[in-house]
Amino acid sequence: MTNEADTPALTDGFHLVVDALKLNQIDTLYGVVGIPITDLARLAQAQGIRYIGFRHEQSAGNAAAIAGYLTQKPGVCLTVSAPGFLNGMVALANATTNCFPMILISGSSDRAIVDLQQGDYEELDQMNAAKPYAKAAFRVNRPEDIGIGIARAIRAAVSGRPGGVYLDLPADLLRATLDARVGARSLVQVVDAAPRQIPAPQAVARALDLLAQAKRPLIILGKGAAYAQVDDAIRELVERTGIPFLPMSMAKGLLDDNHPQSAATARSYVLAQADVVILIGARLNWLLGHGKAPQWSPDVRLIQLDVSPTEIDSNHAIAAPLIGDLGSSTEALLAGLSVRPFQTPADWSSAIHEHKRHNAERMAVHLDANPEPMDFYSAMRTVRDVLADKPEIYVVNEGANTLDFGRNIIDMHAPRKRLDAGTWGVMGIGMGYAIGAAIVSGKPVIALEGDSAFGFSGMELETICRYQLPVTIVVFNNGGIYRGDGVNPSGGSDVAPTVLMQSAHYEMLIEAFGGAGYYATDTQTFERALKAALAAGKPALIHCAIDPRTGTESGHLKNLNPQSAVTQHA
Ligand code: ADP
Ligand code: TZD
Ligand code: MG
Repeated sequence: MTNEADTPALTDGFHLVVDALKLNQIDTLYGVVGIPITDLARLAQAQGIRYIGFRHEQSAGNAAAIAGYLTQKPGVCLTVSAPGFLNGMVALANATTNCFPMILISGSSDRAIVDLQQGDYEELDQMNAAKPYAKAAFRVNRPEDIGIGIARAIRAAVSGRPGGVYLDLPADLLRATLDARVGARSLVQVVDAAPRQIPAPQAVARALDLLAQAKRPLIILGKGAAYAQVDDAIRELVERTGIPFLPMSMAKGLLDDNHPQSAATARSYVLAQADVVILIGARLNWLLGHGKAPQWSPDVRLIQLDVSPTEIDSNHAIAAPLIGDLGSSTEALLAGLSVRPFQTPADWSSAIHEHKRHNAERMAVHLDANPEPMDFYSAMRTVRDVLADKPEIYVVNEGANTLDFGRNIIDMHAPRKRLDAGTWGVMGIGMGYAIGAAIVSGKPVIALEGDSAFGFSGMELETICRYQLPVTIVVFNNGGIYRGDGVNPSGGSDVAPTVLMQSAHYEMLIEAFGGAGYYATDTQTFERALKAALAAGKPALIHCAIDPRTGTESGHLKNLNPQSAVTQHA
């Protein structure tokens, strides 16, 4: 007979993973269960971690990624092996591309069989498959290493430039047992996961020297600036210097879009004219024309505030790099400006003002027309007006025209409320981002979805209804990708490659799960539906019928869309 004193209490991989997550304040998992992680999800739930179950891992991963962006804590996605893992990988790669902190945890099959490629159930060398698309990828092979493995994953996700981290947990690890006391001692609580990085004084002085020479300065705010949650310091930098600013898409609302110094409605003018540009948490990638002429002045000189040293000089020479976390860098600039103040020349501000006025007048003509059926201008103007006094609402946005018009027309009034297709221009983030934002904030979300974009994650309507989330989805149905009036050039009976179903009734989909469906063909009906849906705070889908002849191919990205220059004769 043995008594309890001689038999050490046991723990196992399942328990250690849950303990390690809890020790590091990971309070939510987003996932899809199956072999070998079903019991992990069950145990996490039993131990007080919230488990949100999805219909597809890509959406679970997108929810985790946006949770990471909004909270500065890695969002954690849990998947099964091989195909579940690969479904989650799209979200992990997207998180890395967008600099969002996320951890994808996938169960994996028997290492011995996987490595000899002997054909296990869901066999895949997941860790190596993840590496090219992740900021880091780790596998834990021994239960006593779970604590350190999770600590490494958290630190890799949030320190420096945030990104997606893959953590591989083989089935054998999960079931492996360990003396509970040894297990408890092996856990690691991460201390200072994203340490501050203070910029060098010389780098600050160099930036201020360059700024002092500026006649036409401009600040560009990127989603890194929004992520950093140093809103007051950034506002002070902008307001004290009087420098006009351009928000990148997801930085809209960091300062109110109606702020007098916003140059968003004079974007082309300020980019072409600015002589000194301060980039704050924004990369000079395709979204900014790589910093090159003709969009930019060929003589422009740049100050770049970023946490990642290798971002500097990636596209355009940077005269004054300022490497540090944005809190520290902005504070350092403000301290320097107290000694050497800078004021934006008045002629530059008034020239911008003039361009803004002119552009706003031209835009008003489109916004005020009220065609039936609706076009993107009238539909988005309706959304803008309904949201004008509701700054707390999150706006998720994807599509092509639906994205471009939504971004340009809908003003944002609070930081980190606009969540969109981002650096990749990826379709499929819609429902995942909407669910993630609703879960972490408890606040209402409106998802503005092209009819094509919506299809990539539409089945998550069931998830939204199952958790009764305050999410209102608007499907802008113009009958296809970019527009709905394409014709099959062969004359055959199949529709054109860009065409989807104009006669669909997307609002009926949500009714299948008990949500509220609305159908609108004019702006008055649309406005009523939107107000009713938001007031109810329950899952709703509004089908917004848009003229299939409105919308342009590739939205605002025509220049990136190659078209055949060769005329072929049959
Ligand atoms: P946008 O698409 O809005 O222009 P990007 O995603 O291209 O923005 O750029 C974000 C930049 O912000 C990245 O280069 C990233 O390294 C940087 N960044 C992210 N978080 C921080 C932070 N806390 N401090 C400083 N830089 C940051
Ligand atoms: N697949 C993925 C994952 N991402 C993509 N960006 C695309 C395909 C290509 N694509 C775009 O770039 S926009 C878009 C696709 C398919 C959909 C545009 O149609 P929509 O929006 O109905 O969502 P509009 O309003 O009709 O332009
Ligand atoms: Mg469409």
